Amino acid sequence: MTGTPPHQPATAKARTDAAPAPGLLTHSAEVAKALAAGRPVVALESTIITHGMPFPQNLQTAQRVEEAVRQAGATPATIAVLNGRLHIGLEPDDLEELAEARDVAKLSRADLAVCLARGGTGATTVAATMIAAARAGIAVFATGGIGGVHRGAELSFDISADLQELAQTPVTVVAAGAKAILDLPKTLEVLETLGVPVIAYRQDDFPAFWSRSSGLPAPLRADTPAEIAAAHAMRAALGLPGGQLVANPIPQAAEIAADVLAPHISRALLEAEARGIAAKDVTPYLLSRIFELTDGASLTANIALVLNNARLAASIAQEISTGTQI
Ligand code: PSU
Ligand code: MN
Repeated sequence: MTGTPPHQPATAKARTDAAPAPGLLTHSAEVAKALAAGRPVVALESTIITHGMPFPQNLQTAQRVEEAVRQAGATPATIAVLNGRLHIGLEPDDLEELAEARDVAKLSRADLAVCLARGGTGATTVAATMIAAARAGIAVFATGGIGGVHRGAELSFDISADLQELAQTPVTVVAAGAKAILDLPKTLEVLETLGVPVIAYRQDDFPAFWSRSSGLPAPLRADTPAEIAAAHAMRAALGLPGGQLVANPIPQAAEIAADVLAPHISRALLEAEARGIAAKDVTPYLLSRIFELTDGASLTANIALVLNNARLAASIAQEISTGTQI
């Protein structure tokens, strides 16, 4: 893998509260230029590439998502750890290598520093991508779905570190809600407890990833990227730590009805339990089983919603970079 020399854009410090440690980050050429010029940048995670989709669709999707961000007027920064370097934006060869690699580590908040210190390689989850984005001065991040409270969490205590991260790291995350493999009412409750604004985009219901509605009302709603950008800036002005979760429903044409998915989800959950799948392996296992059980239909929908989120994130990033400061 190639590594571009460490580079700290002059504007990075002004754009975030975190003072980047010199040499910690490796920017791709296009991200370095965009940050230095104060142009809008959208962070993208890499666990969706290594653990969320099979090869080669994972690579094609990652490339299409980057292109969608560019088409929408922002610069994509796919984030990953390669040989002990925290990459903010991947060069095309590195993206390809990561997408083809097997047994890549899945890095959340707990794993990031250990992996970097050991000179390791790993893909970043929503939580770890938020940490990296904030350090790089990137305010907006697009993904598919966030981690959340798993069903049965009252016994397993399995609650994704993504939720805590949203409470403490100032990045606006655009996702299609959370998957119905999770306990969505509990996920919303925990987000409320943690003080995370959950903002549905142009509808009242909280979306459920493959379906436009979870049947649960979203706590907040926004109808324009400008409103979301203004709320992001207002949190900073108030000195509130933490980010925002923008829940952008899957496009209507790509939606899979909740009742079509429900039996597949139940089956995948039962199988995970029977096989003793636990901790970090739960989410990737469920995703790949549902992909198999739906004959790939879940993946087609997944790709459509990530592209949709990338476009909205680019618009929000543009509003944040040009918006009036509060
Ligand atoms: N949900 C999805 N697709 C994904 C993930 C979650 O619909 O790819 C990935 C994301 O990287 C997310 C992580 O941050 O799984 C959550 O894992 P865990 O539940 O182990 O925290
Ligand atoms: Mn977990």
